[in-house]
Amino acid sequence: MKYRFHTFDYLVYLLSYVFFFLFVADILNALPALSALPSWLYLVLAVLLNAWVLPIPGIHPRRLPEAGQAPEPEKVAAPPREQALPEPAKKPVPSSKEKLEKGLSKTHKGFIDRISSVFRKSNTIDESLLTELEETLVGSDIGVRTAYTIFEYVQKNSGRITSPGQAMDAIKTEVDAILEKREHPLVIPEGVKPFVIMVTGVNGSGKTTTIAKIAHRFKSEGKSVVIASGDTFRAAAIEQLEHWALKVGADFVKSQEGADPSAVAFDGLQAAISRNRDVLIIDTAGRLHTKENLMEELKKTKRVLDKKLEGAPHEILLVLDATIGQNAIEQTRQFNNALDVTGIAMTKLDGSSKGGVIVGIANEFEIPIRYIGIGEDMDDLQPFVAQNFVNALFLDN
Ligand SMILES: Nc1nc2c(ncn2[C@@H]2O[C@H](COP(=O)(O)OP(=O)(O)O)[C@@H](O)[C@H]2O)c(=O)[nH]1
Ligand SMILES: [Mg+2]
Repeated sequence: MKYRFHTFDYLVYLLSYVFFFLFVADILNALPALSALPSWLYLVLAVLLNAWVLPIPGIHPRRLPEAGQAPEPEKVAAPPREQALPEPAKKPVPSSKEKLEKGLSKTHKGFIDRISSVFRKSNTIDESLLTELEETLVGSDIGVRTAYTIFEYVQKNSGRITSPGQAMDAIKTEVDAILEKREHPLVIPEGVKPFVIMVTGVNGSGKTTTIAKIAHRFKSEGKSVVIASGDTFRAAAIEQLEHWALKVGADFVKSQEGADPSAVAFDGLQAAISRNRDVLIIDTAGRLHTKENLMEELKKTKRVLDKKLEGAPHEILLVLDATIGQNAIEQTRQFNNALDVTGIAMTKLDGSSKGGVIVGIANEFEIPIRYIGIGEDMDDLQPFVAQNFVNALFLDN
């Protein structure tokens, strides 16, 4: 409880200093009239009066507020709970399953809904329905080869299919079988340090953002990360990467615009080795003056890394933009021919209805799908888990 001073207390306080003044004056013999009393008496009076008003815990308050007096502000009773202002509702954090379902909702509409609408037209699986299914699959984003892989599976089993639900289940089973084969999460093997990841892909596919997201994942697992800016084609690309490196707490090996990308990769590897870091992630350009030029540059970077550290790069991650649909199949072919890609990250699934292309890529290439990007936030990169992906894609089917 706080003690409230009254005018009286201030007078006492003032008086204490008057006595102190008298004490000093007596010592100095400035006022001869005071010498009748011993000087220590003035000091004692000064101290006692001063102590009266000092709000020393346990001593003050000597005088509690009288009954009826306005209560101290902190004594005001807290309003009943129901009257208290409601706390701002915390936004529930969506689970990774919810994020995946939301992220794949456009592809669900663009791929799955189109197929299921074929089956909704008729309850019997006859020739004309199969023809329509064939056309729909070929017209989807999965590529002709994969369209026939799925179609033939349905055709083969059509004798046992008696309802649209069963037909969709058959397609789901086949899509799942295709994707399961490519589920190999990126795991850093024991004793490989630094683990070197070279990230490739065309301009705008999401390389830089994906590098930041992967670095963020590794950092949250307690690993140390170096990022090297091998996209020396544009100064803005270097700055963008530096910004992300800083944000996720990774070391950054910077380059100048126009610098030799393989030299930057080399510097990055040197830094990762000398600083004893766990992971090195190298960004690369997605565009050079010609495509041949780009592929040659990437091959050179790969060679330089291997020369410095045998086996490096341990991962050549191809970043593919889901919004380009079937073009991603051709991109995979080109990058894979030049570099022997060891993993794929498919980005922007959240912004695309053409994400079905991932099924085509999984069917045509024996390349593990490592990650999927379903948004622009740091947490919007998920390791690829076929079962989860298929369940989200076929939601309600
Ligand atoms: N919606 C969405 N946008 C993404 C995703 N991944 C990347 N992007 C965006 O795609 C754009 C290009 O990405 P960037 O990393 O600069 O591509 P880069 O040229 O290959 O390095 C940026 O605006 C990113 O925010 C994703 O998974 N979802
Ligand atoms: Mg970039």
